[in-house]
Amino acid sequence: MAEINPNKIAVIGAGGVGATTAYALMIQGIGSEIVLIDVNRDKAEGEAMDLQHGASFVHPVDVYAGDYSDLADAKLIVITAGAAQRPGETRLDLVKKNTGIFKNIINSITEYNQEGILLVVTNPVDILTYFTWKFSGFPAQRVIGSGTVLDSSRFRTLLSKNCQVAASNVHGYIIGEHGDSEVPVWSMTNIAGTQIKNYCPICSKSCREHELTEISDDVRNAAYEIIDKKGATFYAVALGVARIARAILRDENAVLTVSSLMEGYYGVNDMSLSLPTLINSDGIKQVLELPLAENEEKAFKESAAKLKETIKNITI
Ligand code: 6V0
Repeated sequence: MAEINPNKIAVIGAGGVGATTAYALMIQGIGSEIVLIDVNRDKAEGEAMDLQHGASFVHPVDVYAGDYSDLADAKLIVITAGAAQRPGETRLDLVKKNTGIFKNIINSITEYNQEGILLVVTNPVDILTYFTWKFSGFPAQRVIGSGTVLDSSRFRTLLSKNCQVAASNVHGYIIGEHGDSEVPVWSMTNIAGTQIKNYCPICSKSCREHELTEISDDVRNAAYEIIDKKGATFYAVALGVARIARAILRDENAVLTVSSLMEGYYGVNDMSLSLPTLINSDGIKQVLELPLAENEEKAFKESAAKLKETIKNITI
């Protein structure tokens, strides 16, 4: 096996999410070598050429199309390959199609690379993260799903707009499934270190009674709405993936709501879900089992039970 290059990122799947992820990495100076791999080689080559032609405007970076042997020394392998949601389709509808595709992809990865970190983005991301862990035989620490990183960003962004406070000063997490059963953790949501329910009386804006609850509903439904309007979502998720990549390549110990193997957190085992998690160059440093409100813990367990049911019905 080749020695790992700590600045090399492979992106498998050069579609909307994969190509935009490469672009987000490139313009933020994350990684100095980015290889794109796709069953459609022309697509990977076209995207790589288009990206590489902007190299004079950003930090030095080599972007190229390759095949699986090119990921032998990759520190991070981002998987965005597979079928995407069609209008009206849930993420779980994708499960059968994409589990089959993943079995082949993970076999091809492990043939060349056993030491890198796998970052799953393809939906349904929690289920595919779990199967990636199973198929790869990698330690759970090095198998990560983008999980609810995107949802947590949507949550902070909508709260930011509503409360008229910069998104970077609004803190909040969406946990559980990246999907319909996701859970907003209102009890930990805060602005300037002040729990949201205590911030509201300080704020000059008088919200309608249900305005905040509507925000978490809008977060849950955001992907459906965007897919109805433009057929896919890729910008925000690509920025989320770049954020996770930065935490890994720069050894940040950042807290991000990625999906990873549940090992007894809130009593949940043997599946992948999102919780606030410390991420560094080893991958997952620690999943944070923070004190949740009773209703939030209950909703998290229900989210887990729903996914467990789906996993049970998958035959590989
Ligand atoms: P897309 O634009 O159809 O791109 C998918 C790409 O995968 C295409 O270029 C295919 O050729 C390629 N592909 C298919 N099979 C293989 C294979 N076996 N090996 C290599 N490449 C292959 O889809 P898009 O990029 O929009 O979406 C990709 C995935 O990301 C979908 O499953 C989405 O549902 C998922 N998303 C996940 C999000 C998240 O937050 N986790 C957010 C948005 C989309």
